[in-house]
Amino acid sequence: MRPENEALVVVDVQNDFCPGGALAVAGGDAIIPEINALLRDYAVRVLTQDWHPASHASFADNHPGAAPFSMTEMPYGPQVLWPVHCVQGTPGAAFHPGLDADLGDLVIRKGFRPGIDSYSAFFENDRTTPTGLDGYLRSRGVSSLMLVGLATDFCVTYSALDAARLGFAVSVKMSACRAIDLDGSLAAACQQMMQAGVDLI
Ligand code: VGL
Ligand code: ZN
Repeated sequence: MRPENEALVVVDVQNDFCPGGALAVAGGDAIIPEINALLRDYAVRVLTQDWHPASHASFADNHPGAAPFSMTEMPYGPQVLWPVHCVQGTPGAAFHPGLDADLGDLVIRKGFRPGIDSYSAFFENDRTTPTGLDGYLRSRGVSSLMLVGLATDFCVTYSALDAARLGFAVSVKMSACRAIDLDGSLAAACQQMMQAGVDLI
């Protein structure tokens, strides 16, 4: 068992991000055995869950004429318009049945405000509205994070960059992540993480 100052953060291992889901990431389910092994190894375990209302502003369907994976401008900056995914309470929003989600100490739900997307486990996409995870981890004495999950180039990277900015020592275990990779987004994400001092292992 790892020390109490190290937390595992499992990002968005949900049905809609796995093969057959609404925003499927290639091989998204292949990382689950490795994540389950990590969950047994860490003393502090957090799961995140993308959790949108049907009216969510990140859904292309809520922007007449817009195609999924096109870009739009939000008050907080550019935003990809996604297929409808992870709608609150639907099977697509549930954790993948193969994930040992019962081992999680805390589930952080994000993206529940209709007008703002939330990739990061720490902040909404305005980079200022907090989810509360920073306070939770600090009050448990955590200083070091291991991030795994889906998708490498969106929710994992945003979480890693925010965590580094907040002063945590951050590692991402790449073999336990899978990417969406829109227009080179994976390479750009890895570049940004390395520049921020995130350890890609
Ligand atoms: C995610 C796109 C939209 C993710 C969530 O988990 O990486 N990507 N919502
Ligand atoms: Zn989402």
